[in-house]
Amino acid sequence: MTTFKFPNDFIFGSATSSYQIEGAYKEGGRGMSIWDTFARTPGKVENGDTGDLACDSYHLYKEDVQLLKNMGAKAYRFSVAWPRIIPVGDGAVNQEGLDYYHRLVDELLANGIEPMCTLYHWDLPQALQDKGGWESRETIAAFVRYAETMFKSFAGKIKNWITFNEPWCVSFLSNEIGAHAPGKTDFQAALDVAHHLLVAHGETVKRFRELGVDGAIGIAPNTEWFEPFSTKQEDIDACARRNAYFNGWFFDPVFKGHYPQLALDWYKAKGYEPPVQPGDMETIAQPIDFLGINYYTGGVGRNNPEEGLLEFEIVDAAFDKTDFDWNIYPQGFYSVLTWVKANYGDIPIYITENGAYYDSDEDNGKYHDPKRIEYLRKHLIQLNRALASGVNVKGYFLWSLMDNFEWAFGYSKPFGLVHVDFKTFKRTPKDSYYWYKQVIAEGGLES
Ligand code: PNW
Repeated sequence: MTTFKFPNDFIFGSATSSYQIEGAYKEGGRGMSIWDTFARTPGKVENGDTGDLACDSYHLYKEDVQLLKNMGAKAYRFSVAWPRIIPVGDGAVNQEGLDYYHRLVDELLANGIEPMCTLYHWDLPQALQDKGGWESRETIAAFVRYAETMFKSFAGKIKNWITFNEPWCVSFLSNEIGAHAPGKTDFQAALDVAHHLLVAHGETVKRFRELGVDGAIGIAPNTEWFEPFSTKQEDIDACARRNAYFNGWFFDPVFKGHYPQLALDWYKAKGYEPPVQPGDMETIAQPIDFLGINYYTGGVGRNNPEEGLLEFEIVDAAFDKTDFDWNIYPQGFYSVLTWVKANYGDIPIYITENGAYYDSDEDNGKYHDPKRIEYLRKHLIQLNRALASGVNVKGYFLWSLMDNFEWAFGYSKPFGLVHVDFKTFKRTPKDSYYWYKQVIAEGGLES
């Protein structure tokens, strides 16, 4: 038996996002978002599910906070729906929207839970999409104004801010692959979106400093880790391309003020280029206070000239998989974290998401999910290795506190520690909830 201890001041928490849990889509003056539109587009979301009601956290947030408290969470990562704050994106501010998040934040603080606020977890106001969305540079100014509204309204209450959740998903998954809103399949559009989002991030950090906000600000990219299938140079090169496309494309601009040359050259040769204007890269590289890392999966990959623009192919090397069909690849979590330290230095890191979808077995009102526990255990051990290697990880936000609207999969594939009945909204902690509670109480785990 080995014991894996975490530092005494390590912050264990959990995470959710607005569209996935709030529901109340027509209440409190909320405007429509691109996810309302996308979910209503036939064939985009499994079973035609929408976030109209979701977990009804708009009304039941006090129950959510009690679940966090009883679990021993020290912090909660949630996101704000931009269309609740500025319903048409760049028009009037909606006080009722601000009021909802004040109720939530006050409730968290009253229960000793530190709020970590994500400004953008994908619910862009539809009115802005109608004017081009993130493909348009105009959206940058609208975002900064929304962010500023939040900074001013929550001064002194919210100390930790994240500009964007998973820029790769916002750009490539949503505009190249088309699996998420707005559902385009255009590589150049994905590059445009990625660039405007990065500039919006940098402009927001600048504004945060100018306003002298008392707190810290960062960004939360999603990461994946692919190792070469073989020691052949072509496989090594293919994995380097994949890493530059998925991880480096966002990390290099934020930390080094340039896109990865490898990917730039590759895209240019195929006729694609990010729409960089003078000064943009300096703006993007504003120093941040912490880095959020989301990690779920990885594996092995190799060169294949037939495989799309990247000529990279994921090899099914028969790793165990979650019910989401994602490889369970905990060693990649360690690799990502040590890669960040080696390439970008000792910036404080929060793991802003890690978790898994598994079905749970219901038995007399109890929900058993042993595989989720195994997944989490394996990843926390790799995280512990990273800490032992001197990676400056300050906290871990498990995805997700409760079952919720899992984007293109609707309600069919929930990630929660807490089961939600989507008819009655009854919340029931699963075995994994009690397991995590024990990890938090003991400040570590055993293998
Ligand atoms: C992340 N992919 O989404 C999000 O931040 C969460 O909102 C989501 O619920 C969670 O992970 C689980 O999926 C992703 O296709 C969705 O690579 C899809 C991908 C990656 C992340």
